[in-house]
Amino acid sequence: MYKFLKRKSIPVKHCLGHYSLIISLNAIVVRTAGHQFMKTQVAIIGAGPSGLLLGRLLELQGIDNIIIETKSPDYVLSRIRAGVLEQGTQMLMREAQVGQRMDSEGHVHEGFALSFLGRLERIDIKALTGGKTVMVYGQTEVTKDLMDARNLSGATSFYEADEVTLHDFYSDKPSVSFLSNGQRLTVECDYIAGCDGFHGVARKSIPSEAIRLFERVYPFGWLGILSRTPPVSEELIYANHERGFALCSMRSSMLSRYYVQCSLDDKVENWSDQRFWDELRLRLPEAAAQSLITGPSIEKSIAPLRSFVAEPMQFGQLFLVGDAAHIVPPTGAKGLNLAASDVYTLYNILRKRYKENRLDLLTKYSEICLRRIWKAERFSWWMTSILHKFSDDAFNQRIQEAELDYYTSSLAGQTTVAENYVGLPYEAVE
Ligand code: RFL
Ligand code: PHB
Repeated sequence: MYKFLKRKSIPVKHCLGHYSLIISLNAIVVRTAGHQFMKTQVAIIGAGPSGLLLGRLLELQGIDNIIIETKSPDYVLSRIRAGVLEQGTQMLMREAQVGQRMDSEGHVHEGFALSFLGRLERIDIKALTGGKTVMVYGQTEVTKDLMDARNLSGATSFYEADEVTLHDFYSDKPSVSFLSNGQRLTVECDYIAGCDGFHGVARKSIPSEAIRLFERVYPFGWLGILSRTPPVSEELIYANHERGFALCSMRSSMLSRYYVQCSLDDKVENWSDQRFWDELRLRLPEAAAQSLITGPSIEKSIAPLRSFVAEPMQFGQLFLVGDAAHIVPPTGAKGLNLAASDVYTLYNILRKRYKENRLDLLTKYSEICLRRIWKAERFSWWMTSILHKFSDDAFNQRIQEAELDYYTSSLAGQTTVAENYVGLPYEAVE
């Protein structure tokens, strides 16, 4: 699958699916008996939304970077995940010059609904936040737009890399080594961005005494399906019900995404489409249940729910970004958006480091990111705790209903929900 360009001995990986990999001419390759060394400014581990967005923004500033990813592009694109983009995430997509499809095909949402006790209460996020909205545009599409742009620009990426290993990130000569199609490669760099998700190698490479982990694992999961059916409602519905949580979301006017809370040991095989639709209907208010249009699922998966934060997020020349550093339960729609705000911070720090020689900003990364992360962790934990069934305890159910009643009937309550949902402001890097 790899071929070598005669010119400058630059390796070029040809077409992976419809994604070809072209090497940027800034990357210098030195070959010594079966081992190749390349140089770049920023080595990015992981081609999820964090890695691709960071790579793209840096590339537009002329900051050379190489992305190293363990999976294939098609595999990365097959993961169905987030659907709701905050305004900050949209702004970054536009800054990365990949916002055109999002702006034409994404759907602006001015509100969403909370349902409980058979009631449906709208949170008018636009009116409550002075005009802010969110965009429904799938993570798959975000990733595809970023991959396409990178592919066109000729920036370097290695997919299906094995044995990705970080070296010497506490020194000023960090590097990342990996096997690419059987060939050993080492990328020497100034900085490493660990954008490799919760299960990645970057966080695991940090000595345990240098990192503190905070975690809460929830005693349930989300069973999600995607179906080519019109969404039950124009806006998202988050439902609290005695039988458990349900969420009605969408990707477009003919593509729906629904979730129901399930037990942690549940299996997708236990859930026929019919069982899923029946359970979803039971958890929705009457009018929504009656107008629900069902159809065959085209994807069905179970995701566990977790809150997790690693502190700090910088270790010498290594920066953790996105899910590599923190996880939120999806109830607040914050995971991808938090990844984007980390990218914003790191991108601006690196831009000022290279363009203005602002070395002092590098050590500010963790503190700037963590202030926003903990607030999003709090909101996601809170949304999870008021909407899910934690036990058969009827007292707990009544407290949740009272809390939902209070928050949806008080203007102050609605405002706090709305301003967290649209996304708290980004902190300036200066
Ligand atoms: P990702 O997307 O996990 O990407 C990490 C990439 O790193 C690769 N990798 C490695 N590469 C090299 N070497 C290694 N050793 C590696 N190990 C792993 C992986 O293959 C992968 O390609 O992390 P990133 O980029 O930080 O992005 C984070 C988001 O994906 C995540 O936070 C969101 O999907 C969370 N999330 C949601 N976020 C939102 O903002 N709004 C939502 O509406 C929303 N809904 C959701 C969600 C997550 C869900 N699941 C499945 C957990 C709904 C669900 C159901
Ligand atoms: C989704 O559409 O997948 C989605 C939307 C909102 C959430 C979580 C997931 O809070």
